[in-house]
Order: sequence, then C-alpha cells, then structure tokens
Amino acid sequence: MSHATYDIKDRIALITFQNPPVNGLSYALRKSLVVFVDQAEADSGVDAIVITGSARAFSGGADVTEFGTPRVFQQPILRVVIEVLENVTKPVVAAIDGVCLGGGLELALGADYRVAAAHAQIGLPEVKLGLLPGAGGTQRLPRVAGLEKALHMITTGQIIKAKALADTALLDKVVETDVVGAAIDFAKEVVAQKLPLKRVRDIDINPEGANEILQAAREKLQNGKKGQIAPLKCLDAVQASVFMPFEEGLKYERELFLQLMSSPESAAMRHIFSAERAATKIPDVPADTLLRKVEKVGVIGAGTMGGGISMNFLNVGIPVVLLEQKQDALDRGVATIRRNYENTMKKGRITAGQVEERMALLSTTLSYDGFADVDLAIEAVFENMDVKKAVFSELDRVMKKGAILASNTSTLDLNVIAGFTSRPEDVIGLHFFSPANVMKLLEIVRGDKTAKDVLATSIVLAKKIGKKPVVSGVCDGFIGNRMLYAYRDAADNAMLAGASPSQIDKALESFGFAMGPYRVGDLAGLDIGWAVRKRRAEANPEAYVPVVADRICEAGRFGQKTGAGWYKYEAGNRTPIVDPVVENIVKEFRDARGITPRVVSDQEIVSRCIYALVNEGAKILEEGIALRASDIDIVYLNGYGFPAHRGGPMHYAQQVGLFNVVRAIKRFAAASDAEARFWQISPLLEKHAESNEPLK
Ligand code: T1G
Repeated sequence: MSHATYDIKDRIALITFQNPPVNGLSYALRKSLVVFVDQAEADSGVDAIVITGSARAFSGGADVTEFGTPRVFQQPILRVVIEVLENVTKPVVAAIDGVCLGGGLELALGADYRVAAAHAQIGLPEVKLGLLPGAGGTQRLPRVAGLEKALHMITTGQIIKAKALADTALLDKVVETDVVGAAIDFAKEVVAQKLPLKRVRDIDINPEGANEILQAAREKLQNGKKGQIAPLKCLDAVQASVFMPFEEGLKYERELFLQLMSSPESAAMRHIFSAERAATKIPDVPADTLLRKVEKVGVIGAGTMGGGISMNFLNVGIPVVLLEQKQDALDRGVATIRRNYENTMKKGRITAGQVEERMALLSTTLSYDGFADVDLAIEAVFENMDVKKAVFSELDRVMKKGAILASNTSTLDLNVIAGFTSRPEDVIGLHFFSPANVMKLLEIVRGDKTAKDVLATSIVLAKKIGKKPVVSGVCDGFIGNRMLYAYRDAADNAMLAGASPSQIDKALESFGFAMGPYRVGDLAGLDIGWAVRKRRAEANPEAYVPVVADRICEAGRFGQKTGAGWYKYEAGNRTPIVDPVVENIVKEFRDARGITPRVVSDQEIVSRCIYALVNEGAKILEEGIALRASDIDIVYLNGYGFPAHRGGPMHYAQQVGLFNVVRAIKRFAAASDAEARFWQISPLLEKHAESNEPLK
C-alpha cells in the first residue's frame, strides 16, 4: 500500500512520500498526506511542515497506474490535497529532489515555499499524455514562473532543471546538496522571522502584453502536430489564468481536463506511455538479471548506418572503434560523423566542446585485431549472407570471452548468422533504423540461442542510448518491415483498383502519417526495394509477383535521387509533382491485367492500408515474433511514422473495434481471387473479433 511517513525534527514535521518508483500520487499517498498534514497542524509541538519525496523523485505526478480506474477520482483528489496544503495555518515547505513532474509540481505549488536541488527536474508533461495539468498547474505556474515560460512548459511538456528556474518565484531556494536539510532550515527561518504564509493562488498576473504572447503561441500551435488537441487546450487553460479569477480559472481548467481525459487522443498517448515501458519487460528474463559490461563498442562498416550507430554510443560517452577494410572508407566515415556533429552544433543543440569530446572517443582500425578489447561489436555491412559469414567468423576469432556480437541486419536470418560463430548465445540482432543516430526505434532480435543476459544487457543499453527497444523473434522483416511490406502491398492494391499514388499518399497523410508510402519510396530510393525483389525473384522465380514499382524502376525512375519516381521533381526541389508518365505506367499495368479502374474512397484507402498492418501484426503476435500487441505499436510508432495520437496500429484497431476491422477485411477479400490471396485473415484476429477480447 503506498503512503507517506511522518517525523518531527526540531519542531518541524517532515512528511516523506513512499510510493516507489517515482512517488506517483496514488489514492493511498494522497490520503496519507492529508492525514499527516492535519496531524502536524493540530500538534502544538510543530511550527512548520516540510513535504518531500526521494532522491529519485519528489513525485512523478498522478499515479498513471490509476488512470482508467475509480481510484483516480477517489477523494481526496489531488486538487483537494493541494487546497489542504494552501489552507494549513502553519508554513508548508516543499523539498524537491529528483523529478517533480505533473501533479507532483502542482502539489509543490500548493506549498508556501519551495526549496529544490539544483539538478531536480521540474515540468508539467501532461500534454505528452494528451492531457493538461488538471490540479491547478495551468493557473498557478504562470503566477510564479511568468506567463511566457509557463505557457512554453505546459504546451510542450518540457522538463527544466531547477537551477534554470532559480531566478523565478517558483523556487525560493536552490541548493546543491541535502535539499531536505536545507528545507528544514528554511522552515525554521520562516518561523523565526514570522514570514507570512505565501499562497501562489493569491499572486496576481499582469495582463499587459498577455494577448500578444497568447496569440503568438496559439498561431504556433495551430501549425503544430496534426491531430493533437491537448496543446491548444493547455493554452486555453493558461489564458484563463490571466483573465479569470483564480477559482473560475480552476473550474475552467477542470472542464478542459475532463474533456481531454475522455479523448481518444489521450487514450492513445497514455497507451504509448505504458507500452514503451512494457516493451522492456521480457517474461522469461528476470528484471534483476546480471548484465554484461559494455564499456567499449566496435562498429564494423563506416557507411551511413555504421556512422549513425557509432554516434549513438559516442553521444553517451561510450568509446567506439570503427572498422573498415580501406583507409579512405574510414576517413570518409569519420568525416561524416564529425560533419553531423558540427551540423548539430550549428543548430545550438551541442557545444563545440561536446563535438571534440565525442570525436575523441572515436578510434579506427583496419584490422579485426582492433576489436580484441571491445565488449560489444555491431556489424553494419552489406546485406549479404556471405559477407556476414566472413565478418562473424573474424569477430568470433578475435573477440574476448563474454563479449556480445550483434548484427544490424534488417532482412537476413539471425540464427544463421549466429551459426557462423562458436558462441551463438552471445549473438543478437540490433536493428537500427536509418538515420541510426536519429530514429528512436531499435528492434532487438532474439536468436534461438541468444543468452538471457545478452538480451537484458541489450535492452538496458538501448535505453541508455535513448532508443525505444522492442524485442523481436526471427522472421523475414522481423516486426516492422514485415508489416511495412503488407502496408505497401495494400497501397498497391488500392492503386490497382483505381486510386492514384498521390490520392493514396494524401489519404494516409490526412490520417496522420507525415508522408504517404509513395512519397516515402521516392525519398528512400525505389532502387533499394527493386534490388531486393530481383534478388528474391532469382532465388525463387515462381514466387515472384510483378509490381508497378518494377515498371517505374525499369524506366530509370528511382525517386528524388533521379529527379523522378512515383512523382517528378524539379531540380533542387523535393516537392512531388504528379507525373502523367506514372499515370500511364499504372494504366498499362491495370490494362495488362484486365482491371477496369473504379473510384476508391479515401476512407477505403486508409482502411485497406491500416488493416493490412493490423492483420500482419496479429500474425506476428500469433507466431510469437512479438511478445505483445503493444510492442507492435511501439515499433510502428517509432520506426515508421504512425501518428502518435492514434496510439499505433493495434491500439487503433481496438478503438475502431476488431469486429469492424475483420468485417472490412472480409469485404476486401471477397472482391477477387487476388484480394482473397492477399487478405488471409489472422485466425487470432478473427478469434478476438468474435470474442471482442482485446489483443494483448
Ligand atoms: N505514476 C506511476 N508510475 C510512474 C509514473 C507515474 N506518474 N511515472 C513513471 N512511473 C513508473 C514507470 O511506469 C516505470 O515503472 C518506473 O516508474 C520508471 O519509469 C493531475 C493528471 C518520471 C521521468 O507524465 O516522464 O500528473 O516499468 O522507466 O526513464 O495534472 O517515467 O519500472 O514498473 O520512465 O527514469 C504526469 C511520466 C502524470 C511523468 C522517470 N507525469 N513519467 O523516467 O524511468 S499526469 C508524467 C516520466 C498528471 C495531473 C496529471 C518518467 C520519469 P516500471 P521510467 P525514467
């Protein structure tokens, strides 16, 4: 049962929250806090009260595990707890260390004074859950941090170090160590000097200039992320803090909060929050598994992927040794890494000193012997099994016992690769997405023999380098690319039925994708997929099914890189222009198959493409390639641009209703034999559509 503890030191009551891991403001904690505050107020031996959490967290905010349960509205709700603090007749001082976020900060704003550790992390990140601060944060924060800073913090959810807020009325004192001791001394001073109780709600906001600030913020948000309604509601609530009396503003904030709490967008974003964390939990790998040491990383291949992969480790202070076969390739690779850092520096995101620090951690070698002391090797070489065999045989020869051997392969069988070594238990797949130093997704491919501690180490390392790890079993395309093939085929089916590439792109971009599949193809280069299809056709001629993309490539149209692909492009301009040449290629392709084009609605396009993702995702789940449906969402959100406010393909299907999804698929499948062959419904999906049980 989560609660708080109560001590008295030198006539100061110290109430400490005890709800690990981050003192989520659970019902039990909220109730304990009120009981102890009442106890302290009634105790004549107490002059003041200090409330605090732990070194890791003052509080991470409302207890997210209570969302969707009656407890979140069980009295005393957070708003009531804060008012209790405000009405106590003795000074209340909040001692803030670790994270002080969301409802945690709102709680601290109910105290009279706030003392924080310099490194404490302060913010109102509710907007990232599709919510807004619902316990007075939108009304109190502007009163102490100023309208502009509060507006930025609330509409972006940005977390700021306490020392950067030291000069605002939000914090009365910022200390380097022992924040609780400092807060107790501060409380004693307040008592000794008979300082007044200082309620944030009583501070007035000067409306002068507010309209300009609010209008500018509104215009910026209106051009912001599609589909996300919370940022504008946050702004509406903050606007109320300027022009409404406090109590009215509080009531308005509450109305907006309840609207967001019941919105599909917030449900989707809260789903993502818990799904990201669930993905790091592997049922047969204990959370306390002893991890392998990874203090030095070797990367084979200094191309785009190898360079990007290296940067992830350099960014967090882990030395990298980069291996190539030729010095000029190494020099090019190192120069590209430096150029990337210098570009980031020009954007003000890192300093020149950090560029040099990171580059100093990078060394190079032309020989595998340079990998004798690395703890983890990651190969990012050409996607060819013979090349992988040569690489892994060498790694097996030179690397020390206990080191981890990883492949960045995106299409080859990891179990076969592991078989090239005498230590398959030390082999794992680390599938980065290009650009590897930017994309958040990391598919961690678990081989049949991959050791549990290698898997656990890879997950922790992934989080350390800022990735969103998802564990995948071994199959063609793992989780993401396998679903991508289905998505693209569904788009092609819609095109053969009568839709144009640009209509399909626009329909999916209206759904929320940053780019539709044909624009993505032109950006990435159509020749890459063409080479894979030709390789597969050679290996398995009877399985080859011609696609329109082949005809596009045969015309030398590889996308932006050749000035034309599915669209045409003017020199130096990436704006896609509909090209009659493509329309003609599509027409010829339909004619050769006796297809008479029909009108295909945008809704049908979206349903076809998204349900193809869902159906393939269900098969991936059924085969045990993915551990849970929410893992599939994390893959597609972080690697393929699925819109966050939709929660991921599997969550979206749940919101549409699996019965409706399966019914639509059946209608697509009934259209022709080719459609029936494409739409082979996952038995698991069909079963859950029948039972209406969510896919887990
Ligand atoms: N409640 C309960 N558990 C939480 C939690 C929370 N608020 N935040 C994190 N956890 C759990 C998390 O699930 C994981 O559990 C463990 O803590 C470590 O988290 C009324 C309505 C705090 C910066 O949005 O941003 O207040 O997996 O892996 O990288 O206005 O978690 O170990 O079982 O992320 O060190 C607003 C959300 C809520 C903050 C820590 N608060 N949390 O990051 O560890 S809404 C937030 C975070 C609200 C009020 C509104 C991060 C973190 P497990 P972690 P981390």
